[in-house]
Amino acid sequence: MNTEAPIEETGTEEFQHLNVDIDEAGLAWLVISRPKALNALNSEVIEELRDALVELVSYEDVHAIIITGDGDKAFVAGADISEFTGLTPLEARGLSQTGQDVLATIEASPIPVIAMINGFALGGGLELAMACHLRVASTTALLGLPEVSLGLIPGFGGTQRLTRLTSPGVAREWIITGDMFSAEEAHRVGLVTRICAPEDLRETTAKLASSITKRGPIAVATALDVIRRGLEVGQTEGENIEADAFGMLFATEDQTEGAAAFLEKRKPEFLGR
Ligand code: CO8
Repeated sequence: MNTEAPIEETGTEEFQHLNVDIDEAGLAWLVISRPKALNALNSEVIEELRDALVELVSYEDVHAIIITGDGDKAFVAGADISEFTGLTPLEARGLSQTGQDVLATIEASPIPVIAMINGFALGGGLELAMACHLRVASTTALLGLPEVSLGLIPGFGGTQRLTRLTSPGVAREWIITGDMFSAEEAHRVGLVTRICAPEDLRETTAKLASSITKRGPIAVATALDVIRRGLEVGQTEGENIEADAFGMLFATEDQTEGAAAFLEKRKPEFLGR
C-alpha cells in the first residue's frame, strides 16, 4: 500500500458525498456533503465514510481526522429518513448493524478523530459524533436523538454511547423526549468537550487537534485503545489492559525520546516508532 500518496489527490473524485482535504499540519478534514438533505447519512455516505477512514488511517502524513458537515446549518441531521420507507425488520436491522460497524471503525481508529459540530447533530448524526474520540461544537449547534418522534430508537449505537458518555439519566432524558439540546447543554453534560462561536470553530478544532498531534503518536493511539477497551470491561481487567499497554510502550523509540528530551530540557521529536 502506498502510505504517502495523499487522499486529496483522489478523494474528491472517489467520493460522491465526502470532501477530503489534508492540510500541511497533517489534519484530514473530512466534510460530509449532502447540503440539500442537511448532510443526512444515506447508505452511500455510510459506505464512503468507511472507505475514507480506512484510507486515511493508512497514510503516514495524516495525524488527526476531523469530521464535519458541509455548510453552516448542519453537521448531520440524521440517517436519511427517505431510505426507511418499506424496510422490512430484517433490512432495518441490517442497516443498523452496518452503521454500527462503520462507527465502530471510527471509534477504533488509531488516529484521533474529532467531530466538529457546526449545526444540527441529530439522530445518526449525533451517533456519528459520539463515535468520534472528541467533540467540539459551535454555540449555535443543536444536538439530539429525535428517533422516538419517528416511532424509532437510535440505531447507530446511540443508546449505548450516550449512556457511557454522559449518564443513564441524561441518556434516558435525551432519548425518550427526543428533544433537541443546545451546545451549552451538551457541554454541561460532558457530551462535547469544547464549545465556541461559529466563526472560531475551525480554529478551535485545529488547535485541539494540534495539541494532540505534537504528542507521541503511538502513545496517543495506545491511550485511545486502552480507554475504548476499558469501557467494555471491569476496573481490574481494565487496569490489566492498561499495565500491558504501558509496558509495551517501553519497547518504543518514542518513549526513549520522550524521557531523554525531558531530561535534556528540549522538545521531543517523536518518530512514531
Ligand atoms: N433525512 C432525510 N432528509 C432530511 C433529513 C433526514 N434525516 N433531515 C433533513 N432532511 C431534508 C428535509 O427533508 C429537507 O428536504 P427538502 O428541502 O427536499 O424538503 C431538507 O433536508 C431541509 O430540511 P428542513 O426543510 O426540514 O429544514 P428545517 O430547517 O425546517 O428543519 C430539522 C431542520 C429540524 C433538522 C429538520 O430537517 C428535521 O427534523 N430533520 C430530521 C431530523 C431527524 O429526525 N433525524 C433523525 C433521523 S432517524 C436516525 O437518524 C436513525 C439513526 C439510526 C438508523 C438505523 C438504520 C436504519
